Amino acid sequence: MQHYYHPASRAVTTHWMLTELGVDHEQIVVDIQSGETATAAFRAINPMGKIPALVDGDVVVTEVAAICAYLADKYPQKGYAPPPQSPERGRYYRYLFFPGTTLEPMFTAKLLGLTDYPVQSVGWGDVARCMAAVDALTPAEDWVLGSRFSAADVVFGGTLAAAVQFGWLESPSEQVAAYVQRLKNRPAYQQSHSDPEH
Ligand SMILES: N[C@@H](CCC(=O)N[C@@H](CS)C(=O)NCC(=O)O)C(=O)O
Repeated sequence: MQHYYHPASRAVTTHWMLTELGVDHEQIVVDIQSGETATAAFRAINPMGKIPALVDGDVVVTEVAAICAYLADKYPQKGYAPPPQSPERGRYYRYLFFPGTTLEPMFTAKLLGLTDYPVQSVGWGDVARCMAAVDALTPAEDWVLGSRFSAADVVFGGTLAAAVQFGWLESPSEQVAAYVQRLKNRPAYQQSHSDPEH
């Protein structure tokens, strides 16, 4: 299994997932700055020219959430995903999809200083709604599925941890700060985020 990665990128989150699972993989460092994501060879893997990308035999998976979900399902015995038919799967999907479809575009709009847009049409609504949703969705204790840590924590929590680290979330609530700290206490988080370039 090949994981296309750079320590100063979102691929740190998929590396975290691989580390949680203890999965052997080949780490292929892609230099984003020098245009390695624009080569024909890399675009054949991901036409978006983005990392992370995971190649598992004939299977190519891109997008952070998709890679984390794929890995959790590939190793069900590790317990990072609720069983496919279980009711918990609904909550699990919600946390997997929310960061990429809603939170990330909101952070981008916020960083760009965009304010003049149709809030009822754009998927992220506005900053206030997103922040209220983050506060409502962040678990007060343990993890998003209760005592079971899952890929949903890697994706949702990974986005929150990055948002706090890079100042996109200036004043996280106590609950968000405590959840991020619980994530950071995990050995796999520390191992996967230890590269000085991160
Ligand atoms: N929606 C993508 C975003 C991936 C992304 O934007 N990756 C950045 C690094 S954090 C990248 O590869 N940039 C290189 C480029 O655009 O050439 C995901 O969730 O994986």
